[in-house]
Amino acid sequence: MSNEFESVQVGHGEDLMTLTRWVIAQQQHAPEATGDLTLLLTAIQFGCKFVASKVKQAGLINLLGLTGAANVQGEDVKKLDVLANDIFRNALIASGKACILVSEEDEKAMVIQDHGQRGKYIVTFDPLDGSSNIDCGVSIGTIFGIFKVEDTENPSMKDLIRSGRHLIAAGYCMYGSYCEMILSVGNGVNGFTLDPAIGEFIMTHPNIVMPPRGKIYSVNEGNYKYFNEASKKYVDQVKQKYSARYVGSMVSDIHRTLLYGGIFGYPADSKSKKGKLRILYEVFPMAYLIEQAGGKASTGTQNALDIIPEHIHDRSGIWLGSKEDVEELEACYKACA
Ligand code: P6P
Repeated sequence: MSNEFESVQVGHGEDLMTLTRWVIAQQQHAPEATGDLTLLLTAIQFGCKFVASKVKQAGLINLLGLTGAANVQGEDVKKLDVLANDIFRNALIASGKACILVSEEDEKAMVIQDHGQRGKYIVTFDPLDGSSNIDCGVSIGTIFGIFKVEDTENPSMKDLIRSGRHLIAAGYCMYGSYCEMILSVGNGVNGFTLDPAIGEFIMTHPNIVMPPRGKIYSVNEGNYKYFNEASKKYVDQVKQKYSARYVGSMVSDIHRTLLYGGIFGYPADSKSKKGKLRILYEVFPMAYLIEQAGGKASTGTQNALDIIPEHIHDRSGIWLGSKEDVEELEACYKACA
């Protein structure tokens, strides 16, 4: 080429990888890709941007506080819970790539009736997890998992009541001191920070890999009196060597565990006999992300992704984090069996 031109390539100078560009690049690398997942993730990205904006304004535009209603879980519903759920439901339906939606806020699974607007994906989501922390400004987040339906003409409960091994993508968006989307489509985990000035998620944490062991344990020790012997044995052991950190907002506690290492747990106990966290839209997505980042997720006796829920709001105990830390936890369960 004549010297009148400078030859440049990707990565030349300040090359900002946006979430949109990254998702499209994944599609281009997958020969069988149709672009449907790209459009579904674009809808999720929009929902996260919108919710991020409203969470920041909540204290200023009377979006804090309760609606006065309770959800299917019997939990007080915050105004932001309803807004977030509406935003994600509408964005996912409008994408034309969803077939079934399962939301923490809705009692029943939703099937897209209009076949012209129905896609091939199932999205399970907690639109705003940790909402008990909203009114005091503590970080909260959206959690989502993506599966494929077996037959878009005949969606059924069989598409939902199955193990987490059927996940094809999962992620969360944390609304904290900064807004970050953590996403995996099955080939590792990447983090994207929202630049509100331009409304783009920018890749800030490429290829997140968890350390094999951490220095932090995260569990609500207020429930210690309800713990089984194995959980008590592990907590008594780990507190001799690690620091304790517990936000009480799963997305925040997982985000710290993913980036710093260590272990998070919400075990089943005598008060919450099946645990508190919901399998389809909390346990599975987080277990998927942690495993994609080289960590481990377990009930104590079973790999979390091998659980088969009994219904769409079923719950399970969960421990997840650095592989060696979770293996130590499992050794306590084995010793107490
Ligand atoms: P506890 C928030 O309500 C949530 O669902 C998760 O985000 C969090 O990990 C857990 O419950 C905290 O529960 O009983 O410790 O307040």
